[in-house]
Amino acid sequence: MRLRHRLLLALDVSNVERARSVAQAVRGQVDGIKVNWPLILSAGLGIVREFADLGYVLCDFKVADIPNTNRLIVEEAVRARASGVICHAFAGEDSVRACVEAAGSADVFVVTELSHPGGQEYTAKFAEDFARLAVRAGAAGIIAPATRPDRIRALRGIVGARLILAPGVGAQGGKVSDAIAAGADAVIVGRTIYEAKDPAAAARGIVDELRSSAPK
Ligand code: O7M
Repeated sequence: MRLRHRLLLALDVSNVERARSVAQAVRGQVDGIKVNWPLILSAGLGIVREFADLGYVLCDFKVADIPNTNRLIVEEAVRARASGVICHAFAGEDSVRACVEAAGSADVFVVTELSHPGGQEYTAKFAEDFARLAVRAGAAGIIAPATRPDRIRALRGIVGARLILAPGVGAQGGKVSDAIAAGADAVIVGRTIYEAKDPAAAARGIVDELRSSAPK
């Protein structure tokens, strides 16, 4: 993944036309588009193929099954020209390894601690283990919460040079500058961009904030 702006768009828009229009509007401001179930379930996997023409598409399928099923899911994502796939770690190391193997040259990112309050109930307790597992399994990086920069800092100590992508800024209350100062390589932003009247201007604002944020 090439991070020029350090911003990924979380395109959680179910309306396909709206999704296309937001994607086109922000394409010069983001390093990639993360697609999740709301869009895939309404538009189909073909939308991944379509957005792949615009650049990096990260399939946020939060894959969390037995190794064979994980492999089949990731193979479909890669066949649709995804550049990256997100999986959960709680299914175990063999399941994550199956994702990494099936991804081939595509990236796999592993969720550690979820950014919402409920993320502290269970995922936080295992976040360090999940990060270590991600490294051992050969993942490209991890997902860590911008809502808790101290946790990004702790997880950076485990993953070394692997990428940390941080969702949770804006609508969830996290700050871009805090996430970057704590060691995130990039932020993942959804509602602040796609719910804005002018998504391109909103994305530009975040890119400006990223430029003035201290790198790790
Ligand atoms: O900026 P938002 O809050 O509208 O969107 C954030 C996106 O990041 C949304 O697509 C979530 O599914 C995703 N996300 C989190 O918000 N928190 C997490 O802990 C993890 C993710 C994520 O991307 O996981 C891969």
